[in-house]
Parts: sequence; C-alpha cells; structure tokens
Amino acid sequence: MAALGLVAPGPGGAYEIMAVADGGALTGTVRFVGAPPTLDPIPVNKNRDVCGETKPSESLVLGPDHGVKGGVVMIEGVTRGKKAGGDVTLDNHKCLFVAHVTAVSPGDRVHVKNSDPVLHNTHAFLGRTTVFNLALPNKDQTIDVTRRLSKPGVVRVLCDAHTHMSAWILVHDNPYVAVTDTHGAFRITDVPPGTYRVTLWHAGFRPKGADKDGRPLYDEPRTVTKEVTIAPRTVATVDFELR
Ligand SMILES: [Cu+2]
Repeated sequence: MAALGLVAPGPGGAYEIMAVADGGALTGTVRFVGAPPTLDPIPVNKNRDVCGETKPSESLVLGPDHGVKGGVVMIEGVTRGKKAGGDVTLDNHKCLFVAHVTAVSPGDRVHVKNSDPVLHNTHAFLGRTTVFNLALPNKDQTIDVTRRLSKPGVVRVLCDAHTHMSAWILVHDNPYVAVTDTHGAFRITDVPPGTYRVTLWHAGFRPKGADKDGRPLYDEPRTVTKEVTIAPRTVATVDFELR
C-alpha cells in the first residue's frame, strides 16, 4: 500500500496516512453501573438575561439504559492508516459549549464559534499551559484553532466570562478516536487489522465542591484500557463500564 503523506510528528514518530484496504471496524458502548451521583445545576454568574439562572452539569450524561454520553474511545498505537481531516466546531451556544466533549486528531480542522449575543472568552489548557485564549465578543464570530491543537493530550476548556461553562477536547495522536453518543455507543471505521489497546476516557463526575471563583469541581477523569483484535473486514466489539 502506498503512503500518501505524513502529518503530526509525535513522540513515536510521524503518523503515516495510507489507504486502508482490508480495514475492520470497532464498535461498542459505554454503560454506567451503579447509582449515579446527583449533580446540582450550576449557577450562572453573569448575563442571566441571556443565559438563564442555572445550567445543568454535563459532567455525567446518561441516556436510555444508562448509556454514557461523552466518553472518548481511543485506539492506541496506530501509526499508519486513514486520513484525519474532519471539520470540528466548538460552539458557544446558549451559554454552553457544544459539544461538551470533543475528540480530534492532528489533521482535523477545528474552530471556536460564538453563537450568542454576549461575550464569551474560550480559554483552553493542556495541563497548566494555555493553548488558546480567545475573546469572542460578537455573535457568529469564528476563530480557527487548528494549529493550537497539534499536541496530543487532554485539553480543558473554560469560559473566562462564565464560571458555569466548561468543556473537554481530547487530542489523540491518530484519527482512530470517537466520542460516545446519547446511547453510549461509538463506532470507529477503517482500522488496519491488528491487536490494539483501546482506552476509554471519561471526565470526573463525583462532585468535590467548588473553586474560589465558584466553578464546580469533580474528581479525576477515569480511563479504562482493554485489548482488542480487529480482523480484516470485520466488526469487533468492545464494551466499557463506568462506575
Ligand atoms: Cu461564556
């Protein structure tokens, strides 16, 4: 198979784009087991005329049968395969980040947008380092942040104007990554056949009080890793439990 190009040099070397002729797929679900915590609504600190008095916490979102929305499933160690290149928009919409959890890989084009008639200031951190810090005073304003998200990791996103607003962007080092839907389901396609470690990441959701600015705090994110073999032109399944 011919290599089509190189992107995203990382610690393990560059991810190489190639045609995946015999690719398989990986599907599955993430399900919550046990009693979920009660998550208090988060008070809105300003622009209440536009944003409302409170917003629901999105740190744990369960659908039918306790399917977990907003889990990130990542296939680890894929060094050659399909091309990234999705278009992703993180929207400040009705005073929430939409989506609350996003997964991207180098090669995806990423924009931050403001759909509201109030100032939002989207501030993203990788660890303690700011990766972007954008004042968006105008409705329908859009800023390209593609180049700021070249380094793999868990990016925490806050709004400096509104303490109730937060989001996550997971930057994976290859395009084999997906976010679970409202049923807790995911699907990753065109995977080169092989045996892989597959990791679920989910944000912390057990309340731990609030910081000095009134932002709610939760416990640490969880990760669960499993090993999965994906055969040519078949669909493998892996299910995760969150508790
Ligand atoms: Cu805001």
